[in-house]
Amino acid sequence: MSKIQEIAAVVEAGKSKEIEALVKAALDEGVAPLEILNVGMIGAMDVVGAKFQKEEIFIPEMLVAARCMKKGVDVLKPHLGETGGAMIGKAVIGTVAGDLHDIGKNLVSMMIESAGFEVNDLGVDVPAEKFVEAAEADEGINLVAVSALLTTTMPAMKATVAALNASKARGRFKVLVGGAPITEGFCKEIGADAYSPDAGAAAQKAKSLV
Ligand code: B1M
Repeated sequence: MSKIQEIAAVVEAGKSKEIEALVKAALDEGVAPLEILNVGMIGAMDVVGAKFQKEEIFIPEMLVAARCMKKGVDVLKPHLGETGGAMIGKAVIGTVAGDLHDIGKNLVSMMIESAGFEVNDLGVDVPAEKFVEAAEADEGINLVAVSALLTTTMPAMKATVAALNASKARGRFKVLVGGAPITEGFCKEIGADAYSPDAGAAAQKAKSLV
C-alpha cells in the first residue's frame, strides 16, 4: 500500500492517532503536499460522503473522519500555499447560516492567508448580518469569502450575498463564493463577484480580485 493509500484509509476510518505520523512520513518520502491533501484526504472524505449517502455509515463516523482530516491538515499546513509574500488585503470568511461544514472553509482560509490576506474567520453557521457587520467594521476589508456545503444552505448563501450587496461598504470589497454544491452559474445568479471550485483556485482568484 502506498503512503497516499494508507493516509486515505486512515482518514476514512477516522484513526486520528495515526494520521500525524503518517502525513509526516509521506512528506519525508517526498510525496507532494497537494497530492496528500487532494488524493489522500479529500479523496477519503468523498468516500466517506458516498458511504453516508448509502447509509453504510452515519454522522458519528463522518465526524471522526472530519476530526482525523483536520489533524492531518494541521501537519500539512506549513507545506501548503505560498509564504513570505507581501500583504495584499484583509478578508472575512465564513460558512453560511445553518451549515456546520468547516474543513473546506478552513482550507480556503489557510490558502487565502498564505496568498497575503489577513483573515477574519467568522466560523460556521454565520448569519448574513454577521458577514455584513464584519465587512463594514474594518475599512481594510477588500474580500468577503462565503462557503456553503449543503444544497439546503444555498438559499442562505443567496441571502448572504444579497445582504453584502446592499451594504454601504460594497464598493470596497469583492465577494467570493464556493463549496461543493456551488457553481459558476449560481455565483452569477446570486450576484457574487467570483466562484472557485477549490481552495488553491480560491487563493488565486482572491489575488486577482483585489
Ligand atoms: Co455532511 N454532508 N452533513 N457532515 N459531509 C456532505 C456535504 C454530503 C455531500 C454527504 C453526502 O450525503 N454524500 C451531504 C450534503 C448533500 C447535499 O447537500 N446535497 C451532507 C449532509 C447531508 C449532512 C447532514 C445534513 C447530515 C444529517 O444530519 N443528516 C449534516 C448537516 C449539518 C449542518 O451543516 N447543518 C452533515 C453533517 C456533517 C458533519 C458535521 C458530520 C461533518 C462536518 C464536520 C466539519 O466540517 N467540521 C460532515 C462531513 C465530514 C461531510 C463530508 C463527508 C465531507 C465534507 C468535507 O469536509 N470534505 C461531505 C461529503 C463530501 O464532501 N464528499 C458531507 C472535504 C473538504 C476539503 O471539501 O468542504 O467540499 P469541501 O471543500 C472543498 C470545496 O468545496 C471548496 O474547497 C475545498 C477543497 O479545496 N470550497 C470552497 C469550500 N468552501 C469554499 C469557499 C470558496 C471556494 C472554495 O470561496 C469562498
